Amino acid sequence: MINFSLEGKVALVTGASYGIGFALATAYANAGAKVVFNDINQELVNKGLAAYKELGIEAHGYVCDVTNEDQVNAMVAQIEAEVGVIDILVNNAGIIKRVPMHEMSAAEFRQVIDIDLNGPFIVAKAVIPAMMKKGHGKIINICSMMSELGRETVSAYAAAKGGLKMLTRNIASEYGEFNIQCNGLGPGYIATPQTAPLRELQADGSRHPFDSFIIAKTPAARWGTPEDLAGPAVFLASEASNFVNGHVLYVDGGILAYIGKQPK
Ligand code: NAP
Ligand code: GCO
Repeated sequence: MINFSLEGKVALVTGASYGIGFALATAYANAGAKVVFNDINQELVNKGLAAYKELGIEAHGYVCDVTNEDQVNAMVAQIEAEVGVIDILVNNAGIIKRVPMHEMSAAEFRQVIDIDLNGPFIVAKAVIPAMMKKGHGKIINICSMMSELGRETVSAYAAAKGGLKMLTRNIASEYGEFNIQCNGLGPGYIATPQTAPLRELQADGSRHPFDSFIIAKTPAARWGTPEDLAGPAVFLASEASNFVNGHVLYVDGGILAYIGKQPK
């Protein structure tokens, strides 16, 4: 019997008050997991707790900046004491800055790398020892089309997400012998607050040029929704994927396979 259940597992999803993280945590709860999440401030955590409660999910929320190692270590210790040892980690928290590289400050570049790459390292490092002791663990890093492709204005984000793909492969390599699987989940273009600027209607009511571009680049001819990621995320968190390790599962509607629709 293939086991997709997450019954009795403790799942930590970072940055999961809303957006993709919220959808993944909700799917994990529906698969039987105890859901734990963090966000950058109490207001967001409270917003998330209320949203989970509305869905009948008793989530556990913590204020924690994933770039702050002391905060992360304290949060993991608190989770272990209050909920249980973390079985599943999803490194979801992330930001993007869309600035032409020659206009981007080093501080802006560093901030994106810090949250999108250093953060996943810090949180994974904090949960791996207990996973080693327990004899199993799942780490899922939220990668991106920009783990494979570049585009104008997202140099820091592409560097971070490219690095996150290789961090994923390295964790898989270093901890596979402890029955810890580390894989990436690579969303395509998903309709969340992070991509809202790329979908804003123009003054004349027409679609944003980037919106039309993505529709043409996606065989599914639509933006993804956070819910499109739920099934693949449950698969990667479940025992059904115990021999999948170091893989990035792209959930992109076919973008990476497609040259793009020819202009009429
Ligand atoms: P989002 O709507 O911007 O949500 C990101 C979440 O992470 C927010 O709750 C954010 O809190 C939190 N966060 C930011 N910095 C943090 C920090 N230092 N510590 C803790 N939490 C922090 O983004 P999303 O679209 O759901 O994306 C989630 C993940 O998927 C990101 O890693 C993103 O790069 C990736 N992704 C997104 C897409 C897409 O098309 N949307 C596609 C591929 C990959 P604040 O509200 O305070 O910022
Ligand atoms: C952008 C978008 C993308 C998506 C996602 C694609 O500006 O190109 O924000 O980076 O967020 O990462 O997979």
